[in-house]
Amino acid sequence: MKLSWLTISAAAFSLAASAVCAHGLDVRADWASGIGTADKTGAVYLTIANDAYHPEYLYSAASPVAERVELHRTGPSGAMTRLDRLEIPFSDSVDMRKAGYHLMLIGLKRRLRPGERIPLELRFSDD
Ligand SMILES: [Cu+2]
Repeated sequence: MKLSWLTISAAAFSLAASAVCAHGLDVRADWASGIGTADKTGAVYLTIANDAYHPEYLYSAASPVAERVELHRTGPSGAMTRLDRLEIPFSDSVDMRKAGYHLMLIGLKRRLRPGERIPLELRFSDD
């Protein structure tokens, strides 16, 4: 099992904030929300491309602006379920926003400002 950590920054309310490449993965932070929401939650949407010849899995994420970050899927009814991991098929990419996934920021420690960049640490493995 190969574990790798990527650190990227996602900009609140902005598009195509940053990109990081490692281990055949290309991660783009598309969008983050959660500016001053009353329930102290937010969402980050990534596009992850996998150029390797094997699938990669996103297992977890962390950010200093939130108490924890969970991987969620939004179902047809709008209900969210927590996932253990997200598969990025080989030679393919996942657009989390289009595919109904997001990284949920839970317990935001402060208000996020529009355009602000927030650090995100992502943990991937190839099995
Ligand atoms: Cu969620």
